[in-house]
Amino acid sequence: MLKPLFNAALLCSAFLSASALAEVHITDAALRAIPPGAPNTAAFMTLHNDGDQAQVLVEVKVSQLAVKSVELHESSIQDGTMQMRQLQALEIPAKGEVTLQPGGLHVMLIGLQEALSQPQYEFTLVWASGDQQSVLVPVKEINKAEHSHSH
Ligand SMILES: [Cu+2]
Repeated sequence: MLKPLFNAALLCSAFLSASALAEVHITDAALRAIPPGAPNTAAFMTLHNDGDQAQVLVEVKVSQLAVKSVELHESSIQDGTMQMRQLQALEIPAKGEVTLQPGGLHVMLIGLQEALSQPQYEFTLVWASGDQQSVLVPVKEINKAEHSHSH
């Protein structure tokens, strides 16, 4: 007797989370190609919030890649040198968009333990609401000298 109820509950939660996730869509995702053995790289994308409520990104995960940590970073120029600081959260305003790009906001992959051998990797965006969203991020050549990866 319990089984049909259980299935109905599962379907219902799947529907709810699908409708919440549809509010942010991602374009221009790219993971910076790096030479074999390079320890760090960065991912970029534009996050569009189509909803009426701000969405707060709290974590980014990469499951298919051996990497020590994945952090949200912001680059800025201070005293003439590029500095990076870690962000604990990134808010996407309602009906707004935030662009992660070389020299600015980025997802930093620190301590890679393998080469980028796949053409793309699946990233998981974790929102403050608890929703998780998968994004396929293709590996691309990105040549912007101003983005330094020294910490
Ligand atoms: Cu960084």
